[in-house]
Amino acid sequence: MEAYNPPDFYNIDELLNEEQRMIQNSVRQFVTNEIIPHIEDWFVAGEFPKQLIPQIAELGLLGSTIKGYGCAGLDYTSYGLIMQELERGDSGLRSFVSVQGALCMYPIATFGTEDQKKKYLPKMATGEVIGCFGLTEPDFGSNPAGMRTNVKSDGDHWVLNGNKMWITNGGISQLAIVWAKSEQGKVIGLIVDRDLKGFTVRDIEKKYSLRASVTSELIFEDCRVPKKNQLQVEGFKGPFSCLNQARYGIGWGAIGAAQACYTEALEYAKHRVQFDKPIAGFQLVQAKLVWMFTEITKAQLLCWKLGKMKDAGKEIPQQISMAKMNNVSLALDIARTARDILGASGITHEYQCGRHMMNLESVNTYEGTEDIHRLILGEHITGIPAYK
Ligand code: TGC
Ligand code: FAD
Repeated sequence: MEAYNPPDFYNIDELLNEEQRMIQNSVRQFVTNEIIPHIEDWFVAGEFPKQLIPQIAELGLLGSTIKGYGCAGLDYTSYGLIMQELERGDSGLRSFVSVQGALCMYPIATFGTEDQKKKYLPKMATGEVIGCFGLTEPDFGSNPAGMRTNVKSDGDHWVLNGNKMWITNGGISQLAIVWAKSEQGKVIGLIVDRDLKGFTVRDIEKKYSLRASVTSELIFEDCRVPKKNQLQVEGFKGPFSCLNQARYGIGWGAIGAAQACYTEALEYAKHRVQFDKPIAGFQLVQAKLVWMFTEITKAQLLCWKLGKMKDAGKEIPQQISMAKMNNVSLALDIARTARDILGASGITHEYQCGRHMMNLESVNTYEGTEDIHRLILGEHITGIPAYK
């Protein structure tokens, strides 16, 4: 396969250190060699490529910012670059890595007991144990505060009841991080092993988006979870801290999908002849390409600076919201514009922009919809919450 050279107009590459560049290149090669040649087939078949989990783990991509417990202990710029390269391949692949690392390993590393960390993290780093994260419910998406999933205390167990909906990795997971309300109305987090009685999973079929990713419903019926599996955090800062991690990665990831679509549209436009010249020679097509190129450059700069702030521990969640909102929204618009430039060809699986476009519809919705992030920022600048 030909080497992939994404747009980097403001030379972000120059700002990276040797290690970051090496990590980016190894993930880029993995995506070029192992993902790009097969992804359209997996997407059409509605299959997540489970067979690649050992390779993904071998590259150190699972829980890559965690120090110790068999994890790579990378900085946040490296983590962002990993997400960007993976999502160049497919948002479903990036989702798999996001959920495992940011939504499952991160809460265990941050809020887990030493026993929990030792038991779960090394096996999650090698991909022997896959996790999923249950916050959303059928009736509570943007407003998880209304959740009905609940626990009742019974000796040294919690008895868990409720449903979690739209859960990435559900059907391929060996554990779920589940957020539930206690009898006192406090939110707690549990590590729920997949083999517990009363825990069933139903995969959601017939999706038109994220088809190379598993999305499931988790059902808990009097599921007895040992209290030693409880995370040491109470209240919504538990799940929301995990979302900060995942949203950060998505901000970077969206750039990868946007770069893939832009590159495809540019190449196509240079070769597609209409009215006796390449369509890249028409002003209207150039305006579209220049808009894409400019938005990608702005998104890269946003993420590069956010990565620096995150490494220094100086970022605030609202800055992450801006990156998630802006970058996913522009990536979706870029994918749609690329599809337009490709004309009818853009609706086939011979090209990737249609697949990215469908995927990005989900990415724009999950981890807080575009409008929820707009409201988070609205509250930040005005001091007035406008959710209700
Ligand atoms: P609010 O009253 O504002 O806060 C409740 C408590 O949480 C704290 N908090 C945060 N802590 C850390 N990070 C953040 N970003 C935080 N935001 C809030 C806050 O300080 C407070 O703490 P305390 O100690 O005072 O109790 O909460 P609210 O209920 O009013 O929330 C407002 C809103 C709308 C922003 C929130 O509900 C929200 O973000 N909704 C969106 C839901 C969402 O993003 N769900 C994602 C589900 S997971 C998923 O989609 C995975 S996709 C996976 C893949 O990549 O495939
Ligand atoms: P709703 O909350 O019903 O929103 C519908 C529309 O109303 C949106 O446009 C929204 O912006 C708008 N809206 C809602 N409230 C307001 C308001 N106050 N003001 C203005 N507009 C508003 N969840 C998990 O917990 N774990 C996962 O692993 C996971 N993976 C997912 C994978 C996929 C493929 C998808 C599609 C979703 C996944 N989710 C997951 C769920 C995701 O987080 C929710 O879909 C998301 O939070 C939105 O919730 P909802 O779909 O119920 O939409």
